[in-house]
Amino acid sequence: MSDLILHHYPTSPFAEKVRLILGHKQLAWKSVFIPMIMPKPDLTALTGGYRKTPVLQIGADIYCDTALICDVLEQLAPMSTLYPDAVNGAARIVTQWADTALFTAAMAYNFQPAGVAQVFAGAPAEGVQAFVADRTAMRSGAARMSSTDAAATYKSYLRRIANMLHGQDFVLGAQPCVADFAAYHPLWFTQERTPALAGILDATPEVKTWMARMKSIGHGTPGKCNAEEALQVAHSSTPVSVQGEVFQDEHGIALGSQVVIAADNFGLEPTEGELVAATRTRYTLRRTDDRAGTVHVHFPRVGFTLKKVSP
Ligand SMILES: N[C@@H](CCC(=O)N[C@@H](CS)C(=O)NCC(=O)O)C(=O)O
Repeated sequence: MSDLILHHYPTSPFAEKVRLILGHKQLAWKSVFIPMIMPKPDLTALTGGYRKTPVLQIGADIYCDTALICDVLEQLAPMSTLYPDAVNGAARIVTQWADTALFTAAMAYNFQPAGVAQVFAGAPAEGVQAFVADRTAMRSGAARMSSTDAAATYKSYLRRIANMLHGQDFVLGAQPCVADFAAYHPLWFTQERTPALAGILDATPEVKTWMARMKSIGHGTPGKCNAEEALQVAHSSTPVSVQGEVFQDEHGIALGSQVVIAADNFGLEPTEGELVAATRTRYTLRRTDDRAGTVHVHFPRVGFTLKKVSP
């Protein structure tokens, strides 16, 4: 199998979710740092437009969104499962809540002025302005939660996580599952990136003890790689065949159609390509790029829209 290449940057919470899962599953992986804001020409050469962080590359297969990346890693390395049978549905539901509601509240809290000062300490003012403009554009005009509303919401959410940890080491049992990694990453940002604001965690000591457990999982040992090498890997690889994948048609769009796929909220940059697979849980687009060659770009169904390109 080709190397696992994670396209990410150190301060990305969603990337931290995946880095820890790679550590949990003791997988070897290669690390490519991408910019925090647009433009990201090396990344979008692979994805065709999707710009969020992180993205997983395996040869000429490009996996977007951590929900799908978790499924792919589970398939590759089923040991230390992310989805214990007894709690599979609950784990996915808690994960979806953590990646949306918890993440939104925590990041609105983290990005109040004292947090911004820590995150951007030493950065030039233009860099901060460019970041704020990029994220404002990603929200397509939607207002960010005020930091006071965010603080109240975040505190309630922390109490709920503490309640889940009552009498057990992880949120749904004795071992970490996908929900632990999802609930951890926004809190990790508070603790590690905006420590001036981390006092909010003090009211829930169970959460702090669990965070220490999660942190100790580590990231395994990432190898170095750069964007050019990653593009070369894609160019010289052939995407895994999707022949035989069961087609589930919900949209009246036939395989072979030219389509666009985009996230259904926050960061709507679309990817266009030929729909070559649409299973129960994911879409696959085939596209060709001068630098990346022919790649398959994969998206989860949940959280993404599929539309036919009008001829
Ligand atoms: N649903 C996505 C969310 C990813 C996401 O929002 N990541 C943030 C970084 S933590 C992002 O993309 N920010 C803008 C960027 O990096 O360009 C996933 O699970 O991968």
